[in-house]
Amino acid sequence: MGISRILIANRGEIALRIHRAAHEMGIETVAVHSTADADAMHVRLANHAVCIGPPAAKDSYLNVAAIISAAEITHADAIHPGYGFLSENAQFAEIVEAHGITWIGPKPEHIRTMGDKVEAKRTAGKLGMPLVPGSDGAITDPVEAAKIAKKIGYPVIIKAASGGGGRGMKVCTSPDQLETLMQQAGSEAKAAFGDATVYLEKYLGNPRHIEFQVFGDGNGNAIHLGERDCSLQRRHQKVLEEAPSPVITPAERDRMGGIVAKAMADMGYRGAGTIEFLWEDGEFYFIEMNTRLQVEHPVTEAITGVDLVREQIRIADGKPLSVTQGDLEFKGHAIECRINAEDPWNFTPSPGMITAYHPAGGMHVRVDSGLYSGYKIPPYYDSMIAKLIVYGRTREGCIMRLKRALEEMVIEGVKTSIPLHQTMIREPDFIHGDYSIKWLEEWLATREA
Ligand code: MV4
Repeated sequence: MGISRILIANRGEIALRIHRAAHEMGIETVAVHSTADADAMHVRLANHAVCIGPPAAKDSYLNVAAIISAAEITHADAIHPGYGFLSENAQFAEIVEAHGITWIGPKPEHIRTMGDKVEAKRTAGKLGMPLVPGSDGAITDPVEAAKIAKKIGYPVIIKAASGGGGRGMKVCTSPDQLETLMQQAGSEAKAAFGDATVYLEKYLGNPRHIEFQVFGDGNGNAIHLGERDCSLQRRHQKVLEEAPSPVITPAERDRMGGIVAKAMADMGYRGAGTIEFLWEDGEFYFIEMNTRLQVEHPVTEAITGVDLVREQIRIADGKPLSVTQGDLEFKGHAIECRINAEDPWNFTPSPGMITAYHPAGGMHVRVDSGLYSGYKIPPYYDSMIAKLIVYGRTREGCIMRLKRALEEMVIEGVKTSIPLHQTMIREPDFIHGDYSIKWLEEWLATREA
């Protein structure tokens, strides 16, 4: 018994990543793809391929009926959603399970809880995670809001319960703006997510974004795989991630890791998860939990030696975690550069034909990408076309190797973000690990001036 054929409900490098893990486990794969992705690498490599609709994601990669039909027709016994698209859609997870198909993901109830940021925060607090000071749940009454804001101190931030990824947030610096900004945040949230619920938090001015990778078996056993520093981002799009964070000591990692792993064990969490914190002045503050595999998972794989996709498949198949907390060691340093088909300085998308492709190689260099020479990048989807992941025994060694690997990468025919990475990693602030979530945008602004 067990899983023998996985339908991959995604595209691009992550579809290929899932295919590779499956094949290494002796499991067949089914690629589902839009008409725009017929020539994609993962479609070529998969054992079976089904076209599920036209280019627009809502008609293909988000088309639940088409995906379930493809699974039935090809006798897939499991579905892996990757990241984005349907990966954090609790209803989709329920539909998959109702069809007798194994869902390679967390329990639907946990996806739903964490999708509501107010519920997520309440749950995290009950489970013993440190929270950003703020309203205890949703807030509607401006008088009540003013009391809380006064108590925690200005500036405060108003966030949408259905938001996430930075959408629907308002920073409020003084009491006379509070009511107006609450109304604005509420109506924007209603328009964007169909839910006007907002909550209030102390605004942290210059934090880092540090997230912990967790894994649960769904039966009360859970582990953490350390943290990733994802502070280098522009407009809520991560650009470069590293593990471990340059600012977290082994003792802090063990302490916070212990808290998050116990929380996951106590809730009976199943599968892969990421717990996001803001970190400022040596303190962690929970903000959100992502109930999916993340783009940046390879840096964790590099420093732990654990194949996270293999682990997801094993757990979905009812097997125990393959490692205990005691087995895990965090060794060396890893950096991931997200390579996008876009102008490196003004970020305008640059889809089109790849005329030459030579990925970097050599010791401790990994490239996750579905690119090949002659491939045409379609204009309909995310612009990320490759991830370069480099490992070194030390952070310094990792950066040296990253410079070498970026030099080696050849992607011709489209503009890419490689020059951005090459310039950024030579900045003294980066070299010293001295950056916050604001660093990249401020640096780009000073370069323009
Ligand atoms: C914050 C914050 C400052 N203070 N919350 C943005 C995305 C969402 N996940 C939460 N976000 C933030 N919440 C408080 N109380 C600043 C941000 C934020 C941010 C967080 C992580 C990574 C990049 C960011 C960029 C801008 C703002």
